[in-house]
Amino acid sequence: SPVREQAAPTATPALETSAFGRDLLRAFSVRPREISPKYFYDAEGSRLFDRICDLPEYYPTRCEREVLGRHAGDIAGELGADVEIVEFGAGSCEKVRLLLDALQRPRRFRPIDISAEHLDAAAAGLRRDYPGLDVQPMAADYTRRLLLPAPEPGVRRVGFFPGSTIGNFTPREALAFMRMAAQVLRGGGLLLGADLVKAPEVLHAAYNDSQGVTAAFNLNLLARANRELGTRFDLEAFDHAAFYNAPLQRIEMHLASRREQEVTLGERRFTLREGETLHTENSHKFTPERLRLLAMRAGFRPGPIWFDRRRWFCVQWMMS
Ligand code: AVJ
Repeated sequence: SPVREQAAPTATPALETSAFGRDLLRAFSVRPREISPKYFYDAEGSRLFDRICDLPEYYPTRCEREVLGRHAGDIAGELGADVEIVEFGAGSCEKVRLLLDALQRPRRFRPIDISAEHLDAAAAGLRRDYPGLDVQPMAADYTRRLLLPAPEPGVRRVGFFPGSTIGNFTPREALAFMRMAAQVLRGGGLLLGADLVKAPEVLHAAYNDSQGVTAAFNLNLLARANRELGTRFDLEAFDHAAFYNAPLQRIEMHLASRREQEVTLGERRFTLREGETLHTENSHKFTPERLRLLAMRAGFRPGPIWFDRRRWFCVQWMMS
């Protein structure tokens, strides 16, 4: 009735004006219900992700550190001197330090991240610790087109995409991203970190930690919507669900409705049955062969690949 329409405080303009709001509305309107994991990373989500990296079950960060540490000399040799590093999804900018410490005369660092608050604090820390380095942070969504000023003559541009963030993309999105990167990095190359296919129990534990940090990270998507978009998700009404999808070689994370419920987003209402899910993330696992193929299809010339002792993670160098 008109009376009810007037009384209902449903004005949540952020739902229609922000990318997050629009994508959330879209996520609930389609089947299967899914949303991009990039929306995990507000300040709180970035903080929770940093905690995930310290969890005993979450091996990728430690394995990648091992790779970068063990092979620092070889890696620096491939990248060469006088480089500008562009990091996609830099977060707290901790990993690049391993690279910076190994490189000869790194000239500039361009960390790109979707979470601006996180980025500025991290950039300040780097400027303090690397006085000769020109640090130029950029708050941007690197899944869209990137425009960067050309580096000065004698400086090569090298991309750094660690952490297996490439695994968040679908195979076709990964190819599109890599093609874009090959253009942006022409004349240089890309250093890509990727998590490898391994025993499902190891994978399962990494996304179902005993302290519930990954669950909090997943649920933060709804908490963030409540903070930014004025939605009223009941966080108690959703479960964290993460499992290995073996045929598709990926971990899937979902938020599963614990009971039948109605979700109101602005003027729209959606019914969730018990057990129905919102698919929040894919984390693809790779084989070295698939990585090489992806590199070549995107127009890179694949170079050496380095591993940790257990061969759980790899870092691949490719030239563009
Ligand atoms: C940052 C995308 C690499 O997929 O392992 C960690 C994010 N999600 N725990 C990953 C994540 C759940 C992470 N990446």
